[in-house]
Amino acid sequence: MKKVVTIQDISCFGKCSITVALPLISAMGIECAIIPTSVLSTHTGGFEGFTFRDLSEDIPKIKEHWKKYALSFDAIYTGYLGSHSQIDYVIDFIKDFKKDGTVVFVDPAMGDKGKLYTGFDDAFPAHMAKLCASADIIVPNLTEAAFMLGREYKEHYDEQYVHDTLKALCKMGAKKAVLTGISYDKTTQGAVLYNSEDDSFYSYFNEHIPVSFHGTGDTFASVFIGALTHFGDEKKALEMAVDFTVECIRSTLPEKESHSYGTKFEERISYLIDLIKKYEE
Ligand code: PXL
Repeated sequence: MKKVVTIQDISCFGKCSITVALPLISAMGIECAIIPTSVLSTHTGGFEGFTFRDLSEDIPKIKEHWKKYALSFDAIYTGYLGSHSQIDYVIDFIKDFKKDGTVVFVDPAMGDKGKLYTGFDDAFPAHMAKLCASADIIVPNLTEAAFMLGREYKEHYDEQYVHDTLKALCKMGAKKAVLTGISYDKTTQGAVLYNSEDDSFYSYFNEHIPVSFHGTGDTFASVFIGALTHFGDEKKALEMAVDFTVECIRSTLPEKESHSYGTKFEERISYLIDLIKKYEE
């Protein structure tokens, strides 16, 4: 059985990070180990007064324990990291656990719509960029890309801008980069992949539903790494991640007011399994 380890927080209520990654990656038939980096009562978007327990110091201890058992993973998937020291511990974890064939997949989850999430300082994006430099694949949105590159966030852009941004991201060190939440017109939304190894682009779009729900970036990232681990094909992974994320948004739309904290992805897990079967044929 293929194995992924995901390193990110547990938000006890709100459906993001580990509470999205674990069910989705498991549903895709892949074993999912976790390293929880912090425990929050809720995620930081739209909730006031959330609690935050920092588990940074557990990361090196978990790593040392796992080394005794020679555990190995097909992919290391990192998401939201709640402090500078967590980034350093994760870089250290990758040094010890990246073997031949291990895919290092980094979602630099730290902002959206031109702003950093609550709690991050101005130096955080440059530090996250260091982690991205050690990755095989990174999956920022346009906000995270702009912050890491030290460029202005653009709400309106064209394909040239997206391609330039992807190339600039890979110049920082990652082999491949995917920009999520890309929309060149009002009716479609999707993601664009750049492979710096053969200088190629691949785009995939689905319907653009103009509503935003929390945690869709985590849904995209979890399905992408699950599909990539399963099929070893980035294009299939991109298509599945876009299609599943849109399907979750579509399902949640009737309750967009009461459910903005996260999508009702649970209702679409059967669709995710169907997608895997379809791509297996
Ligand atoms: O969805 C990304 C995410 C993950 N974890 C926490 C968050 C966020 C986004 O706000 O606050 C704690």
